[in-house]
Order: sequence, then structure tokens, then C-alpha cells
Amino acid sequence: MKRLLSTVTIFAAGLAAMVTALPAAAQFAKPEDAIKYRQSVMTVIAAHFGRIGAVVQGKAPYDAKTTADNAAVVYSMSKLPFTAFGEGTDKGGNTKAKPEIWKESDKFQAAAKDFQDQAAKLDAAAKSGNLDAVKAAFGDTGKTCKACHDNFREK
Ligand code: ASC
Repeated sequence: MKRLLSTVTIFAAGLAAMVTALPAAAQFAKPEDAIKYRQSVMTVIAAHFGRIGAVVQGKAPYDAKTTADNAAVVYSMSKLPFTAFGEGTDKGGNTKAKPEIWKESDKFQAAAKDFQDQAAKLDAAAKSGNLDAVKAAFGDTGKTCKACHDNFREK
């Protein structure tokens, strides 16, 4: 049984690695699909990040559980959009993606990682139930949103 389980585990890990290694283009039938996917993910992230923002700005009451739920969505979804910027997805739909995303790919990946790292901290802060920690992490996360948008998204 143990042996079977480890075989299954190894197979599943291999499959996951293969899927992760597939070029993003292969995960979407058309560039338009990748563009729609990444924009949809960003829309959901912005909605939940914005709900935390309302609390941070004192426009909505602080409820620790609601804020933690919103931060968990932001963190979980922060991992998704960057898989949808594969080669050939610079054109097709209604994209504001700048060519620098592909020309300066290392810089773009680093900016994506900054966002994911800060989103993880926001998630941890929100789980702690400490509003001051949430405020600080919200500000730091917002800076990573802005940095990436300034450098890699058309106005
Ligand atoms: C948001 C949102 C963004 C970022 C950015 C942060 O809530 O929709 O694009 O924060 O404005 O500076």
C-alpha cells in the first residue's frame, strides 16, 4: 500500500511538473483566451484587494474574518495571472500589456514575485487579525501592484 501510494505520488508530481512546464501558450487555445484569463484574474484580485483597501482607509468597518478571507483570495490568485503571459500573447485581445513583459522577462518575473511575496505577507497579516499589520502589508502590496503596472502596463 505504501509502495502504491508513493508510486501514485511520484506520478502525480510528475504530471504536475509537466503541466507547469508546458508553455503558457499550450494552456490556452488562442492568445485571446490567455488575455481574457489574466484580465479576469486581475479583476478578481482588484475586487478583493479593494475591499481590504476600504477597511484600511476607514471607509468600511474592520472585520478580521472578512479581511482574512479577502486576503486569502488575493494571495491565492496572485499565483495565477503570470502563467498567462506566454509568447504570442502580446496581441490578440484587448490587452494593455507592454512589449517589455517579453523583452525584459526577468524583470517582469521579478516584479511578479514581489507581488506574490507581498500578497503572502498580507495574507499572514490578515490571518493574525492585527489591523495595523494589515494596513502596513496592504500598503506594501499596493506598491508592488503599482510598480508592475507602471513598468509593464499601458496607461
Ligand atoms: C488596486 C488596483 C490596482 C492597484 C494599484 C496600487 O486596488 O486595482 O491596480 O491597487 O492601484 O497602486
